[in-house]
Amino acid sequence: MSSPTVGDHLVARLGRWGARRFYGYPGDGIGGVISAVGRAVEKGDAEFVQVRHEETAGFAATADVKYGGSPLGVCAVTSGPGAVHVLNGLYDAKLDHIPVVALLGQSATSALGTSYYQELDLVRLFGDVAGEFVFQVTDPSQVQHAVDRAARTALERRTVTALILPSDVQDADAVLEVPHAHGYTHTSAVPGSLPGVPRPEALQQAADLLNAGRKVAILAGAGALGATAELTAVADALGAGVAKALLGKAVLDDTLDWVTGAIGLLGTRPSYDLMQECDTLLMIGTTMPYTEYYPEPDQARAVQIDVDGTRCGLRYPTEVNLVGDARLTLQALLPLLHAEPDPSWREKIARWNTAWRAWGEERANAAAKPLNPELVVRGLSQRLTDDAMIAVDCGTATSWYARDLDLRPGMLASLSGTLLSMGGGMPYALAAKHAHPDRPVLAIVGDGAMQMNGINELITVAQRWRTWSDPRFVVLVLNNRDLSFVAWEARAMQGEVPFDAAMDVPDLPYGRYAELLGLGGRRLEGPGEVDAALDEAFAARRPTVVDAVVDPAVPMIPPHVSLQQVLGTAKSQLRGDPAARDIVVEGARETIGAAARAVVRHVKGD
Ligand SMILES: Cc1ncc(C[n+]2csc(CCOP(=O)(O)OP(=O)(O)O)c2C)c(N)n1
Ligand SMILES: [Mg+2]
Repeated sequence: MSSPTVGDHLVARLGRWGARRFYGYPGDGIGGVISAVGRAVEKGDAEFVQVRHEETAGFAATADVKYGGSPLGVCAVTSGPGAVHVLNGLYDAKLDHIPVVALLGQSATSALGTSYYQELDLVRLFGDVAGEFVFQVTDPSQVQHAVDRAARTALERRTVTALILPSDVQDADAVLEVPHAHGYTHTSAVPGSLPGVPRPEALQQAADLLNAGRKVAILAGAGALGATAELTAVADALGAGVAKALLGKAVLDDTLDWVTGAIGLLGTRPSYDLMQECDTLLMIGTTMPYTEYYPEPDQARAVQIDVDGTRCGLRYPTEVNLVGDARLTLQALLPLLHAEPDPSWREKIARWNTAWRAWGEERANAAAKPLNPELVVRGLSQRLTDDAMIAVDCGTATSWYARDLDLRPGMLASLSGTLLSMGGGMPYALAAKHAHPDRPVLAIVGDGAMQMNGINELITVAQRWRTWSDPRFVVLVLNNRDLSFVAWEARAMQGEVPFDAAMDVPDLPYGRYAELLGLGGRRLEGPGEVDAALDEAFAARRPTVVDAVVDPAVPMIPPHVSLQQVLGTAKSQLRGDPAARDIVVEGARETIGAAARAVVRHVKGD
């Protein structure tokens, strides 16, 4: 057998860190690594997932970790254009604090510095996204310490690191053992110990503060995932209500009467009220950015739990910061909690939830042309099994997901949470399926995002689904022929009439496109068809695209409607925005549309 190359060494060493699934796309700049991955695949030591675009490789490497597949995401792409393409997916990892190592091809060392084809200054280009560690390997003896440092830094700092690999170096003979001599470093592929618990004094201080609260609110984010039991116990001990940041939505059952669901611009009214009325705030694993949805700065005394101390006190002035693992910290906190909660606080929260749920039903059942998207998304809740995985794109889908979809612990759900990039939905669903081929996945994707990259990644689904033990892969396309999310932003925030040439999305028969690929497909055009279409999609023995023709005029309403936003919508109505005139309000009391119409009537003197 020929001696191992640098590429083989790199792949084997990454395997020591648990990174065995490579999402990528070949090119001569990364050829030596791709060939090495191929040899590892043959031996059963690695898996290669070829996607349709390098951006997908970045998103999928990120999502694989988020769905609990790999401990460390890896993507491998070629020099120049491949490296540029992958950037967006890597920024998704960086902003959501997910460990990913990017393997980037580069021109051969002999050509470097000559403005060679596909030669970009990758050290500089990746200096931001992989700022914690970006390194160009120029000698085989560097491989071991370069991989170990890239992996360790990505894991410990929960971020992106990058290895730049000139093509000739990838094929050079590996140096598996470096001499014990000056200038050489021996490193380990052993991860650090996991984060622990804060000091006892800090825990006591936090407990004293929380015990003194009368109306305790908890805000749980991605860091709380995996701590369902501990979070429930602490919330019960404090008689607290819990709101969830988008990335933490799966931590608690949305139907519990002390859980107010999502928070923020896309969140629920009860979450807004919870924050408005609380006197004490416990934040767990979150830096939810919509600061106007937190309590007033001097309203609540606050404690924050986070694995990263630099994120404590970032959004709200805290009195005690507990730096540690959320689950262990909550466990340690529990015996110190001796509050005697006033039941009236949770009773009030339950009343808010009841009213919100009733309004949700009204909104979803309001007439629409031809179909109300909230009705379709609400129809999903009862069909999702406890092992379901959900991937959501950026658009109105995010809003309906946040408000209308009931999740339960055990389900896995994620999205591009901080970068909020369009085009995350399909790559996330693909990664979820590679992480857990035995579980069903649902992707909720707008038509704009579907045309951005989703229909291309359907080809990847068609290529790979037969290898999955559970073939269910349901793609719900919210086909509103519009970039509706930004159209609503333009109406509500700027008072602008959306500019058709910028906002219109060409109509496309997504179901028929799926059928062309050998997948299931179905167009859904009226409320009477929702149940049958969803039942069919979840029962199908192959991936299925449900092309839901939904109304772009169903408004996305912030949980509290500010006068400025109402006036904005009113202004766009007065300027003759046909979609705004069509806003669906039947039965809904508190929509932007309804409020805006009232303002319009007032302004017109009707
Ligand atoms: C890569 C990227 N480009 C642009 C945006 C801005 N943006 C956010 S939502 C949205 C509209 C999404 O349209 P679509 O996928 O059709 O979903 P809809 O809102 O219509 O349901 C746009 C353009 C973004 N978040 N990401
Ligand atoms: Mg759309």
